Amino acid sequence: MAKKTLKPKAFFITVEGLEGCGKSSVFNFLTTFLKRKGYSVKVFREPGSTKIGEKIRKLLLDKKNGNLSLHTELLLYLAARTQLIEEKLKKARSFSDIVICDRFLDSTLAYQGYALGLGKIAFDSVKMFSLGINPDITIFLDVSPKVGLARLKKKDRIESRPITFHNKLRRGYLSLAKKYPRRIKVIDASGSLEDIYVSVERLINRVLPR
Ligand code: Z5A
Repeated sequence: MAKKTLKPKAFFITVEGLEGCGKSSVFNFLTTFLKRKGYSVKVFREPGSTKIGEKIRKLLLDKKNGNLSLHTELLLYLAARTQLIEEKLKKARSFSDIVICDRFLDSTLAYQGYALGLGKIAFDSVKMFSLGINPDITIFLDVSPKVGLARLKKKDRIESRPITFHNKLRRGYLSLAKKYPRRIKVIDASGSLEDIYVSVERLINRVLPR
């Protein structure tokens, strides 16, 4: 297939969702789908994708770190993000057609802002430390916590939180989708992965700039 191009600045897609929503599978599907269409695609995940970010990720997900304070947790996610933006993401936006990130700023708004109750502090700091980088499109894979958590085989520090946390998280994401309807697209993730792929493919074909 002929090489397509969206340059000079890569189209920036983020994928978000609750635990067990199928995010990792959708992310891989999306990457392959876009490459097959002929785009150059750069992929990242949050927290992580840099040496420093991966170290921060280990700290954040380690079950032994149960006493991590809420503000420390927020600052660690922001630290991993600024490292990614400054070290890799800005560059990737200049050299690729499409950049995809597995979680980005909406995770901080939903997890730290809504579900963990940091509210305005999370919103203000996310704005400040996204360094002017905003996704063009965010795919929110929506599934009820009951269905999502039942799909998991083992749980990390965050996934082990009580169901009330996961319910707040979902409400948080849905509020964000209501607030930013042009950017955040909600996809029903309660069905089979094949059904979710079809919805994602349709959405991407609709929103990609021509
Ligand atoms: N976090 C935060 O709090 N604040 C922030 O600012 C940021 C992140 C950036 C990152 O950990 C954690 O950090 C994350 C949010 C928080 N919370 N947790 N936990 P992570 O990267 O390890 O976790 P994750 O982002 O949730 O992704 P994951 O664990 O890699 O996978 P997943 O995307 O949740 O998994 P999944 O694809 O949904 O699949 C889970 C299982 O379910 C798997 O066996 C699948 O085959 C199965 N599955 C999924 N969908 C289906 C369907 N539709 N049918 C049947 N089976 C399915």
